[in-house]
Amino acid sequence: MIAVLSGGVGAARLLLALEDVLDPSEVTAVVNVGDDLVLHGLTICPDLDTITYTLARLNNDELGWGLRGESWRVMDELDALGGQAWFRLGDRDLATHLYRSQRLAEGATKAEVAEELARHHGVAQRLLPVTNDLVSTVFHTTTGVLSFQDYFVRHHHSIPVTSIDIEGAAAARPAPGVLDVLREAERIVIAPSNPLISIDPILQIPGVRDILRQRRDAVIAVSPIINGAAIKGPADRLLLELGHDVSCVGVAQFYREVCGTFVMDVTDANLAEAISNFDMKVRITTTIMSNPEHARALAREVLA
Ligand code: FO1
Repeated sequence: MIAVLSGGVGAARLLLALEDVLDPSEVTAVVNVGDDLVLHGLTICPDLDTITYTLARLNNDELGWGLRGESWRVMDELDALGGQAWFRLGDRDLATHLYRSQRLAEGATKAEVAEELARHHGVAQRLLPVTNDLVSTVFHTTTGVLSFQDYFVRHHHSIPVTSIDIEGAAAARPAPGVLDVLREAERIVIAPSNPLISIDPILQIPGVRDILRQRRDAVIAVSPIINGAAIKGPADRLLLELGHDVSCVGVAQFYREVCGTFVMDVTDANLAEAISNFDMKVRITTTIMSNPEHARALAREVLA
């Protein structure tokens, strides 16, 4: 069994690619919940939903989130009313949030609902939110404290960040099964997700970092930074603003305590030596999953 520490899009693509080299039932994604929000009274879990939709072949590839073939009648109506329409919930996507919110109100956990949604969509991988408790990533910025989606969507991740807090993480309990999965997995893969806002909120849940530290030799991370730039999103910008090296070396340094093998892109081959100085094994391949062949090659590399 393979565990994959997962954010949204980058992780979803890797999980999809792993289907070519591994039976999906042997894969457990341990998923970030720091982006989750409550809006219109509905609980929305972007990373869990992006992974579910992607593995169900339903993801909207142009947007990177939400469902393909979506319509926006509810949002357009809400916008006309002067309601909060900046965070776009498509008409079909809304059903997911309505379902989740109702189940949570009935006493189900986030993990139970994630499993129900995955099963409904025929997803064979196990999708586990890292915790059922409320954990919120917040940004301290030059204009004040912003919630995750305020920073990310409303302000297009364009405001300088001075620090990041993963609120609630220290008191959160790992969801049932998370620590067992991490103890028992043959390999723990850190997906090419944003280290600071997708992976760190997983590592900060009590117990997770300790297990990875103990199992460092079984942990392999894929760099989300290629040639000094993020594949998607603000990872490069945040690394810079928070004083890290804006390269795969900065990412490797961030993971050095918990990760024994680092997968970097061929473009960055000249940085391999700097990474091996962190007592990490280095593997070099094409890490951009721009076509199915590259994605498959990357999947093979993380299992090699
Ligand atoms: N991202 C946007 O840039 N704009 C949106 O309006 C938006 C809505 C949205 C609705 C549901 C969902 O699951 C995700 C959504 N996202 C949207 C993506 C999300 O904000 C981020 O990409 C992730 O949280 C970062 O991983």
